[in-house]
Amino acid sequence: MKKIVSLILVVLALAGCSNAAPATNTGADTSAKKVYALVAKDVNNPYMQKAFDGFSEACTALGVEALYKGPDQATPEKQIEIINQLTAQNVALIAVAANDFDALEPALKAAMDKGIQVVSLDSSVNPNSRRMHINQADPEKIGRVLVQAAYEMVNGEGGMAILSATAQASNQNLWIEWMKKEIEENADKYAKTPLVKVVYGDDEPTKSTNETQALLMDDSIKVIIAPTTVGMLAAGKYMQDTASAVKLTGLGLPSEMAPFIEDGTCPWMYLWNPVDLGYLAAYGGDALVKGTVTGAAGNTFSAGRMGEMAVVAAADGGTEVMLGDPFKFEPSNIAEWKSVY
Ligand code: RAM
Repeated sequence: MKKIVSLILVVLALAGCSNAAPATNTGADTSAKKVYALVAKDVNNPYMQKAFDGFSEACTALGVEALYKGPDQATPEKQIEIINQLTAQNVALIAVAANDFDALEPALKAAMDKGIQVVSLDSSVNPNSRRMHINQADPEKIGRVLVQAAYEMVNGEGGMAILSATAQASNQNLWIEWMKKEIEENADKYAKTPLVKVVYGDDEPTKSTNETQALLMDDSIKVIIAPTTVGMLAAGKYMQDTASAVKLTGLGLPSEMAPFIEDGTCPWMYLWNPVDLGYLAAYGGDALVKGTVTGAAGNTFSAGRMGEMAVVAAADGGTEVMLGDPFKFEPSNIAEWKSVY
């Protein structure tokens, strides 16, 4: 017994004398790093990959490990499985671009009960399922500006159609609601540009192409609004290949859409910086993990190169952090942006 006690004392004394950094400060020890996970709508979606680029950049700056997860089709079922796995793995943060507003609630609540922080980004989950949402831009502005653009492109005459992502996507559905409101509230203006059809390409290139083809068979449709980067690219390609006279606008990645803006298939379109969106989600999530914010309106946190950001009340009763305004891409600036994102 005496021997053991003295051995312990020697070990303690040695540890006390050592100049080694405390365990929490060993930057080289990756096993001790916290894990922040981004769950994409669909891992193959280039927009989601760009969001992860920003998320990962922020995680490196924050000294945590970034994990990219998601289904290979934009469905909520697979996202639930992934969230359950991440919860079992005890990650510190789950940031999710949701394929359904409500369906992830039990899985995300279980994660939060375990002390895991949860934010949604891009496509929100309901307020019970998150601490806060990281929103790309005001949904009202997005919805209204797209319909106004379509109206201008057909000089106020010709049917409009919407090629959306999945039917359950909360972001697209909210934008479509605002598109419809813009038309309803300005019935006289839009009298000759009715919304003829809303179709869903499910953010799959093939389905989006087929839906575009079907829309173009309806002669009353003169402009397609695609509020999805995947839908826009598919529509742009199909419309270019068939030399369609129908116009295209929506939310597209400049890197993908440059050829269609340059040749006039898409006179102009909008988006925000998806890299910054992912970056902001990591910093917002990190502020929750560190306890500098709780996700309540009025909280502020420092978001690295983006500066000070504020948590505000969201229209759905929860809270959110807003990235900024949608940006217009057109022939005069597309060359400058196509190499950026
Ligand atoms: C697609 C996705 C995403 C949306 C963008 C504009 O990549 O549906 O959720 O925000 O388009």
